[in-house]
Amino acid sequence: MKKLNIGMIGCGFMGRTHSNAFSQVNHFFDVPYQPVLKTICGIDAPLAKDFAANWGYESYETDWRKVVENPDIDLIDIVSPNNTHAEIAIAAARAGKMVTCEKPLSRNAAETAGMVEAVETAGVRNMAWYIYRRVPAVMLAKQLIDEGRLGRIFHYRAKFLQDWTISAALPQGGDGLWRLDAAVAGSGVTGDLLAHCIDTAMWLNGGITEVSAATETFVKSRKHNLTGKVEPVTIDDASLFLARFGNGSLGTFEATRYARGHKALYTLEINGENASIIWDLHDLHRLQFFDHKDEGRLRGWKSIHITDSDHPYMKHWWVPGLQIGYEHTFIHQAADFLSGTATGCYAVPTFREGQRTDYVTDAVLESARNRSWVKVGESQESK
Ligand code: SOE
Repeated sequence: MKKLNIGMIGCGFMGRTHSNAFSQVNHFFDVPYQPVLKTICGIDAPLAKDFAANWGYESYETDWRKVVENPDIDLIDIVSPNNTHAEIAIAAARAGKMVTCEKPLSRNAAETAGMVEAVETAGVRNMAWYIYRRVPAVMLAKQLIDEGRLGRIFHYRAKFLQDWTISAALPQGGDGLWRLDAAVAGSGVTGDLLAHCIDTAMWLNGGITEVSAATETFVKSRKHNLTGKVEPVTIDDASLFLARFGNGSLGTFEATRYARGHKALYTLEINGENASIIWDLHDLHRLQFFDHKDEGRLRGWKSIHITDSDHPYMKHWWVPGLQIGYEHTFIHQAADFLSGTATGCYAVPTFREGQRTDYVTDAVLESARNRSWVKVGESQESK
């Protein structure tokens, strides 16, 4: 089996999920490559050193350029804060490395354009980690839609609810809290949470053409960890939008970090002419399915336990009836990437496909600012 040497840039929460995926994938999936955790990179040397020891990286670095320049590295995986993605990805592509990047690809579509151009010019494999596509229940939803079982789709409804920033005492900026600083993150929940909902939605239901949005920043100023001063909060704390899809269906989307009691509740519902689907991240191994074609007396919502070997990805795991969780979605995405690498097929979403989500998030932010409908792709940030 060929070895694939990984240089991972970033050693926070996402560094752990990706390192786990690359460590586990060969145990469960028959892929033609063996990922080798070669170098982990983090700006805090003791942290990077501990991370390397804990996950079995052969070495650690504090300067990402050294990792990108290392001829032994085949793949650069980017899990650092959003404002660093573009520069690293472009340098990695120019160095001829494969590049994978945590979502969102960058702070806006214009910034992502440089990444798309770099990987396509260099002809290197690339992929954005939008992992909720790889939940077996969501993959089954995709199969059911593609088989035409839902018929014409009328409605798409998605929510991603959290509550971890409600306290006004929570500072912004720096380790773990850069998601509250728009200069680093690009936006608040629009890029962090709605991006997931949008990626899944367009994968399941096709492109979004137009949006009308409202955003709110509930806590207007917070202490900034990097300056020590109280500074204005520049991110959106909550973001809601109406969408028109190219197939004529209507969408409603909501993301917030102010839904007390909800930690990471991602739900989606799709209503078609013949059938409907509901999925819920807190019950991720189930798909709710209503089929109007069922015999009238027995018609009703089915709760399908997605743990059988004929369900997507599940034959690689335990025995029927035993469920899997969040971390497995990363393992699935790593498996798809490694298989694609061998067959010459790019695993999706590629950077170009990931940029479509940035076009929508740009349009959402612009619509909220202007209080008007915005056509996707025509927002100023996207240019
Ligand atoms: C934010 O809390 C976060 O970790 C996102 O950044 C992830 O993308 C999402 O999957 C879970 O929530």
